[in-house]
Amino acid sequence: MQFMDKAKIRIVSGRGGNGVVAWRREKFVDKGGPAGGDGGNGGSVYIVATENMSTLMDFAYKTVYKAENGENGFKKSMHGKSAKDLFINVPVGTIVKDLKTGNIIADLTEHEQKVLVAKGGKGGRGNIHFCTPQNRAPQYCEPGEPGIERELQLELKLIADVGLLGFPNAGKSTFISRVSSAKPKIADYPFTTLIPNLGVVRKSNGDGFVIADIPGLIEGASEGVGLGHDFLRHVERCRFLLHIVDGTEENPLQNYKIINNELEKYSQKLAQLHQITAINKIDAILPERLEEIKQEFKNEGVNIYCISAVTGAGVEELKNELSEKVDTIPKPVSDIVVEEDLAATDNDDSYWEVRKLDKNTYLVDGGKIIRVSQVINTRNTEQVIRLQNTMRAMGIIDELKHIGIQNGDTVIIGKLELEYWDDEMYKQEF
Ligand SMILES: Nc1nc2c(ncn2[C@@H]2O[C@H](COP(=O)(O)OP(=O)(O)OP(=O)(O)O)[C@@H](O)[C@H]2O)c(=O)[nH]1
Ligand SMILES: [Mg+2]
Repeated sequence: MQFMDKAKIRIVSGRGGNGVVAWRREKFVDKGGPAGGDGGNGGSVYIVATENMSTLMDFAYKTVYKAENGENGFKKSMHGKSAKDLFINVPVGTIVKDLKTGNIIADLTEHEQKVLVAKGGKGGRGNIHFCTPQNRAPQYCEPGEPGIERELQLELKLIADVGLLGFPNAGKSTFISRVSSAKPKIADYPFTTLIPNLGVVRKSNGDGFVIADIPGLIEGASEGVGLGHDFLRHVERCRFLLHIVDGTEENPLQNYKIINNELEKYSQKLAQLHQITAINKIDAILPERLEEIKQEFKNEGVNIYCISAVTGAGVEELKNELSEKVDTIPKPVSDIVVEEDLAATDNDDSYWEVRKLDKNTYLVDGGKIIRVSQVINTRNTEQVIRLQNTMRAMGIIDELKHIGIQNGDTVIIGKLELEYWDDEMYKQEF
């Protein structure tokens, strides 16, 4: 199995549907009122943590996630359907970053914890909403809001209660396979474990706790020797560490010190976590030799458990100790700072710019103004004036004047080509 603990994705929330301009048309009713329905809301995008995933591998194949758009409104005051929200599943322990700002926007540490990362655009209102005593036949409707598009970085930091530590081949995977239901690969060569594994240990009272098995460390890991020490990231959130030492090696105490030295180089915080030490493979050690080892560790003030992950000797006692410590040692305080994520709900696209294309032609570009232009029927004077008023309110008319527009010039907005006409008479609001 492959393991992926970092991924980049692009997410897009749905556009809101446009409102419409429509009229009641009923027999015997002369000039029915406005009856243009609202557009539906676009789908929002959420990221949800689940215990049913353990890596970010899915994101190697699919990197773009798009929620559906809202439906446009209809005649007869019928509203367009809102789109369903999109939920993207990630493993528990996933940290979500905004790639543009680098801000951490979520740290999903609990099953089913979710975060909104892109709100769907609101549907535009149909002309039934714009009926006033002054204007009983509004020719105006709103376009739907745009969706939000952004790039996110997902980063997995496994969450376990106990982190396994030790040289390659020390028996870490053998231990986890004995005390939990995890079935990692075990072999008599170093670096068998290339990816972190989680195992759930059942306690006698039915509760469980989680152990993380990670690739072995060796001297120089901090300089990238072996598999490096990057995987230590996955035990950073553990309550404490279980250090497994191969007792059949020539110098177990020295090995123990080498690992702790590498740990310190990686992070002081990790080095200061409580550690339980177990000498493994006692089935293959002569009793006199084991006594020597015990004495050496004792001289250093290190308390040890003696086990054989293969025969099971001493394993139950160690397991009880782990259970007890899981209940008494709190999880380390997280140093992950989650920033307020305004971009997730910012559907505003009212930025614009204007350009003079030639002597008599001006181009207006932007998000909102183009959307407004798309719900305009150019044969309807009232709608065109409404557009012009919107441009005035947004400051676009002033800018056009500033760069020299004259009555009769052409203004291009999206697919529309309008003749510019600025007359005091048209400045009234509809
Ligand atoms: N005799 C004996 N052999 C053991 C014991 N525990 C593990 N082994 C053997 O040691 C070898 C390595 O075991 P693993 O569990 O794969 O070791 P690891 O620490 O996970 O190693 P990496 O994944 O390479 O870091 C295997 O051949 C195991 O069968 C034990 O208690 N006694
Ligand atoms: Mg292993």
